Amino acid sequence: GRLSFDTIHRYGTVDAYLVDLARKYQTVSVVSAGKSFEGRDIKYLKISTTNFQDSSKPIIMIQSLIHAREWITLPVSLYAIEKLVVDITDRDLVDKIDWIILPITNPDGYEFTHTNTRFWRKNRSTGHMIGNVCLGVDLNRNFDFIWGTLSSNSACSETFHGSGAFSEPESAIIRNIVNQYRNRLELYLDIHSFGSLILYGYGSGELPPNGLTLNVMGVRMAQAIDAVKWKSNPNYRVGNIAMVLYTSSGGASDYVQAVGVPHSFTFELPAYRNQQNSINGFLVDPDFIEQAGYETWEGIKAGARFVLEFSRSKK
Ligand code: 0X9
Ligand code: CA
Ligand code: ZN
Repeated sequence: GRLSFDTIHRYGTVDAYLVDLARKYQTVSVVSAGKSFEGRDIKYLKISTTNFQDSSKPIIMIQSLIHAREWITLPVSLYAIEKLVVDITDRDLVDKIDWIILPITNPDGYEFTHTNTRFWRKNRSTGHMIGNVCLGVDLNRNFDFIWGTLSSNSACSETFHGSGAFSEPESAIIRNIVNQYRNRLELYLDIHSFGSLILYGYGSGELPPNGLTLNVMGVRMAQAIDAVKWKSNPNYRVGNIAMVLYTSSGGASDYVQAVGVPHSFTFELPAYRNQQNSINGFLVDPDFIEQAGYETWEGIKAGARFVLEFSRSKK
């Protein structure tokens, strides 16, 4: 039940690993949430000492690889799994929280980055093509949060929003998971790269009512990462999506915040140095894979501790 942190593993390897962990560990189960456009299973792990039966426990959900080329986000999820299942250092976080971890949100796009086009971002849906060109939807513009207003209507665009909110199976699957657990979901983290940012809603620039709390929580996570970060990387910046980055609609973390999950963030991991010695933050130097997992886990733990302090669920 271990995956190395010296390479970025393919879909099939990760899939087999999730199944194997669920078989070996009583605290782990694997769920097939549905199929991608090309028919790959989208699987998530449930990690719980009480089989998700204790409704007083908060749930934390972590997802990665909604954008296919953002490879470094995958080992960040796998590292969290490792620390929650195989090599447990923070027992209370395992006992008091139920975890949902979805490592490969966009499996078709992800496999395409290995077999064909390294910098592919979108899914591989052929349902909205113009003539016979331009396929794929930016899944992070396809959620039902002011859908279609601050995103591209062109199938050729890297930020094409699809034909309607949840036109894509991959985003509909995330919606279904979130809605199934939303009464207990306290923290949702959508892991992207790159930019060293911790972002909260909304992509329109409007702030959720608890915007100040989100800022405090974001700063705590950022400080926890900065304390152990790779030294030549910048500190994390924390803020509203539209103010720190740019405006957008249809974002996953915005949708999750809007349906009532109190703490929803988009992480942009750092651009670690890469072997090409270029500034292309999507390329991954194997030397930094474990570091990315390790330092981001510090941020996740800080978020989890914040949840335990301020959670809606009362013990
Ligand atoms: O543009 C995006 O989708 C994300 N940045 S990335 O460079 N990884 O593509 C940021 C999205 C944050 N926006 C919302 N969640 N609305
Ligand atoms: Ca099991
Ligand atoms: Zn992204």
